[in-house]
Amino acid sequence: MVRTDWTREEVAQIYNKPLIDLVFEAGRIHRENFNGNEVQMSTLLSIKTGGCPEDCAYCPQAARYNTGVKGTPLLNEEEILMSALAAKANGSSRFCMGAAWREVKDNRHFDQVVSLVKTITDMDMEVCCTLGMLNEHQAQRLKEAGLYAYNHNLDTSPEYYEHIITTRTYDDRLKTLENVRNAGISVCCGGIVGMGEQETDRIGLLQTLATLPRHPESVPINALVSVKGTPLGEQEKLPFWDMLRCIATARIIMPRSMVRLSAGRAEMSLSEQFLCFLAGANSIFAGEKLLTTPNPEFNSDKAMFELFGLKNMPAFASCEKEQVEA
Ligand code: SAM
Ligand code: DTB
Ligand code: SF4
Repeated sequence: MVRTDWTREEVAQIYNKPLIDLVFEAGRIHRENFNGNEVQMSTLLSIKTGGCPEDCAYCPQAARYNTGVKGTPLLNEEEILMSALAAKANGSSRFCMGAAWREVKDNRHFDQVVSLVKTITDMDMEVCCTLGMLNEHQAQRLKEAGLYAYNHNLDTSPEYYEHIITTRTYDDRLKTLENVRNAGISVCCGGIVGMGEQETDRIGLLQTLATLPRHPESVPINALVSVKGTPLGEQEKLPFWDMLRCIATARIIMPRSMVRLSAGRAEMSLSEQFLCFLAGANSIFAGEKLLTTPNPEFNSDKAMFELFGLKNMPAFASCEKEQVEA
């Protein structure tokens, strides 16, 4: 059963179960709802890098920190299409375009993104964008162009949020999510762990996600990639076991959502990733770069899939589609 009325106490109880029971339970629920052998490969492309006016403490693309990230203007159409073609050829069924924008503006850059969404959707891929805040009208334009999903993260618990970002509020984020939802676009929304938050904040984030009016169809769980020059540049790494608890808890409380093992994989061993898949993670980002930071090489992920007996999930195969349309 899919519930949207989880209390913090209930989520805490799940999160704090003996780890072996937690992972087993998550794996069971995962297999009741998904093919346990299938993992989706998605490709990310930063179509506009760096120079962002926001102050997200984790982000190498914020203009105010000195992180060595080389800013680019919006990539041209051909570069983006080549990258989408290559992603498809390498087995990705989802292509996500990210821009270091605070919000979408109604200008020619947005027109270009809308036109790309159309072209890449026609290539039979799930197209996702993450462009910052969106208003209702912009969400509708993206929907009309065929956009399948929009990524906009809550990042952390409502209480910890102000320690991480001050240039926009939690409510701003919820409003964008509502605009995306109302336009009939699949919602991709998760957060980051390992930013110095308490366990109660990780529980708070998961509970907030699971009590949105409808669960996000896709829930990326990112482990902070600590980047020198950002306020979190010296942040100590969160023990893997806490990341695993987050993935397993997400799987249990949002049983029909895709749980994405997102940033932080480059610092995980194969055995750690194996545990994440057992605990219900069923998607990864493929390709040697996320937006600006390293990700495992394509060939090593291919070898990992073979070793674990995993298959690529084809496009539009998850229960995501039926959820959006329900
Ligand atoms: N600018 C847009 C926005 O903030 O919505 C879209 C791109 S932004 C880079 C997308 C997401 O990437 C952020 O919400 C955050 O959750 C994640 N992210 C950014 N930097 C990260 C880092 N160093 N480690 C882990 N996740 C990160
Ligand atoms: C998400 O939750 N994780 C991805 C995607 N959404 C856009 C981004 C991770 C970015 C990690 C830092 C970087 O590479 O710049
Ligand atoms: Fe800008 Fe997005 Fe990075 Fe925040 S996370 S600084 S909004 S690119």
